[in-house]
Amino acid sequence: MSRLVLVLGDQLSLGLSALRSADKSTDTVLMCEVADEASYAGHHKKKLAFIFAAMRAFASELRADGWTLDYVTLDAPGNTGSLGGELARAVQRRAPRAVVCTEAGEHRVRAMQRDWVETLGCDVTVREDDRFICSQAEFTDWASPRKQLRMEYFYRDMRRKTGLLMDGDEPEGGRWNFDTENRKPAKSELFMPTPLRFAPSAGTREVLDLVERCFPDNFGDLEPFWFPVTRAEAERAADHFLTEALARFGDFQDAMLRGEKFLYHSLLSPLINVGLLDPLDLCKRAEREWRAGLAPLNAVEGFIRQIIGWREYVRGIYFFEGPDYVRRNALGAVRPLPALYWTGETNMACMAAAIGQTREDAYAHHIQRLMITGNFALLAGIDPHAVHAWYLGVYLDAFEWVEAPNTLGMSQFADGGVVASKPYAASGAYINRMSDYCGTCHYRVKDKLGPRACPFNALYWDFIARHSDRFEKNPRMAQIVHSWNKMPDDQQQALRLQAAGFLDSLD
Ligand code: FAD
Ligand code: DLZ
Ligand code: SF4
Repeated sequence: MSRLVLVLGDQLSLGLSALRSADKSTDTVLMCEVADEASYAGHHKKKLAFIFAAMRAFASELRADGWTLDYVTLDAPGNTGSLGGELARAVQRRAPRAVVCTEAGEHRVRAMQRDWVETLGCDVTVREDDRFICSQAEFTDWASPRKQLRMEYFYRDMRRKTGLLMDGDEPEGGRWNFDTENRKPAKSELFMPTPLRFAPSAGTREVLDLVERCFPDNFGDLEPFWFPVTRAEAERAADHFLTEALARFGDFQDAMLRGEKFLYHSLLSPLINVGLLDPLDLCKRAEREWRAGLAPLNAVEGFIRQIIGWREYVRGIYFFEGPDYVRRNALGAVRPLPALYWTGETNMACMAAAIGQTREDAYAHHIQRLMITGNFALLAGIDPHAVHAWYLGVYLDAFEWVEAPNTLGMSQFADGGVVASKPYAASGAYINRMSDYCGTCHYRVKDKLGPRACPFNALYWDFIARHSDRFEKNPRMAQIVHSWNKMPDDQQQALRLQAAGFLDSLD
């Protein structure tokens, strides 16, 4: 009797631990498109299409490699709509001697996997997901004795572990981090690389029809759909980034420009997160560009840090902090998510740009997520769970293990400072420095009061005032609280009234 190997929609890696432990001459791979996974978050239409198209392409890749596939499409007759239901049906269909799977990337699905071990009625093995550089056990060893879990120190350990950008025991260039060189605002006359666009295959077209038929009311534009969905396409997208954009990735990493959705960013996160690209391999390729003199150290170090530093670190935090992490709300924020997050209809040019491109392409780069939509939600006191649900749905790359620590931790400070040593809160001046949005905005970025004053200004001070007790104890925030406390009463009152008036106008 053969085994059944369950592969989930973000486990599209040929070297997946479950596949490694199986035998393609006897075992069957089960993949299933199910309504539950398509609806646990309000997924963007492009995200649904990307996952299903990539799953189908991976199934074809496995078939070509000699595997037997049992692939259940979303509209297959009898589809129960759940992973557990489909697994149970497949067990009935095939009567395997055992089921093997790789642990899921989310607490919710891991709980299901534990349940299958107890209830499925045949032997179930759940293998570790070893597609990461740092295992959970290793992260726990790193985190347990520490009072503060700062990414920078974790990152140095990952550099030592991988040997990336190392010269013996020392970091190449004499420094671990070149971020001080990576804060340049961009100008629109710069030459911008454009991401590779892939015409949908006949298989992807079928998926697009399916998504339009089954999820007509989901957020986001389905067409044009241009993302890579096969491994070969993902590799071409990676090569394109490494040769065309990496060299300037560092310089303009934090910049934002009207009409330039992608700047020098890689757009590789969805491909890495579903398993089409290997993160370590990508970093080694980036390092080779530097060693060959084709990209500067600040760019390559910055890129590698995002992957072996931030990406590994947030995964470590997600599992180390446990399932209750997503329920935290350290700042007690309760305001509902305003409709503008879905419609993009607002006079704030920066918010309209970030939300507009999110609707079009299920993409916004890190600084837009952190310092525009995230910053606004933080300052406005929006319920972090609503913010979390929004980010989990609207981005092509969103999976809870990576989205939640970024949203609840880094962006909303809802974890009380586990991820960030201070909240990422900023007034309009920061946005004006890093972008060209303000020049065309209805609001005036330099004004703090009055009907045309940039909303970020009064909201910023209102946020500081609301949380002054907490933040005056934070060494990185004490100075700003001090500035607030020194402000004359009438000025404080005017700013708070201005903020309240604006917040009242949100629906
Ligand atoms: P690039 O700028 O080209 O960066 C290169 C790679 O580094 C990315 O592809 C990604 O794999 C990795 N990376 C960069 N920053 C981070 C980070 N902070 N955490 C983890 N990996 C990182 N990233 C996701 O993959 N999924 C999410 O759901 C997600 N949600 C986010 C929510 C918020 C509120 C914020 C502030 C950030 C979020 N990020 C998320 C991190 C980051 O914004 C995206 O990884 C990045 O914008 C993806 O675009 P890119 O591939 O062009 O990245
Ligand atoms: C995100 C997603 C979606 C939309 N659909 C499916 C699906 O139909 N079948 C499947 O196996 N996986 C899907 N996924 C990915 C899972 O949600 C993901 O594996 C879990 O969230 C764990 O990270
Ligand atoms: Fe955004 Fe304020 Fe600038 Fe308008 S003026 S784009 S609201 S920061």
